[in-house]
Amino acid sequence: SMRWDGYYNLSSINAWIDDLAAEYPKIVTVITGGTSYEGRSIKGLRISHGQGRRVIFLEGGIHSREWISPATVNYITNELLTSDNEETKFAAHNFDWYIFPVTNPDGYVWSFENFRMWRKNRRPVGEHFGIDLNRNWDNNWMVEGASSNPARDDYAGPEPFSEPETKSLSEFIASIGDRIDMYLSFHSYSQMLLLPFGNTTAPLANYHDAREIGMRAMGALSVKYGTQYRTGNIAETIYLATGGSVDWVKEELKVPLVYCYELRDNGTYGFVLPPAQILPNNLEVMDSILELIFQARRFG
Ligand code: 0X9
Ligand code: ZN
Repeated sequence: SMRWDGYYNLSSINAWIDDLAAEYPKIVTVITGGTSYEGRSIKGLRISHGQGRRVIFLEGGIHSREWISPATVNYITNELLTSDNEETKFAAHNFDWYIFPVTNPDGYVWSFENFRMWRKNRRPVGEHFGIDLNRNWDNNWMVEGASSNPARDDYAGPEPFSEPETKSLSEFIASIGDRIDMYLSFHSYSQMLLLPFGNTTAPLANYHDAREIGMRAMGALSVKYGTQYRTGNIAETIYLATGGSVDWVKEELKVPLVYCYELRDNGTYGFVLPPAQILPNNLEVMDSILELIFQARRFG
């Protein structure tokens, strides 16, 4: 089992996923979102207590230096399988959960083994390395807040879905797209809950409900430690940026509720969040997830 006082490397996370499938063979299925440029599996798991349930999708680690993202996703996974809390059990039993803690495995390994601040994947482009996998999705690709320069950290790639990671993961998501009720993408840092879209401050169709649900969830998040998150659309809350996963999921798959978490902190430690903050972060985010589900049911 996992502890929450340190960050886990890719092979530990993948071994843990296999352990869960062995421990809960009727409930947990190992799934793959494809294969990375360097040949690693984009490994995930499905938690399902029966047929015909709507889906909640968790996407972690698309930016490899944001280590708190996989740590959060792993914690949620563990809670869904082991918690005695009634709301958590409700969430586990009444949805099919599709969970990918590390959607950029090559970058994650590079961040652990070579360069802590690595963000992109590791595909070579000329003399440079890496495409920003959160600029490579096929929705308003290269329109705002993305670079055509492969030297840059926000390099969008030569064309939409040019990368094996985004191409195969998007195909996987699309294959279950009409079953997804809620899609959550986990990043760090800056303590925000972001709604699509990244190209415009114009609100999406259900913006007011989605924002209200999100704000109530961030209220729940603040209860344990007073941690404050801002809620709003990407373009007005963080910056203009297109080609991200959540815009594609919202626009192309019409998923009702789509959010991007920017987890702790506000810049004191930034991407290098101290291990002592993993558990408090995980606890408060878990509270917000349960509130998202509760509020989503109220708003229908
Ligand atoms: O720039 C990003 O990709 C995200 N911020 S981060 O510091 N984690 O890199 C913001 C993503 C907002 N989402 C979209 N633009 N779709
Ligand atoms: Zn990020």
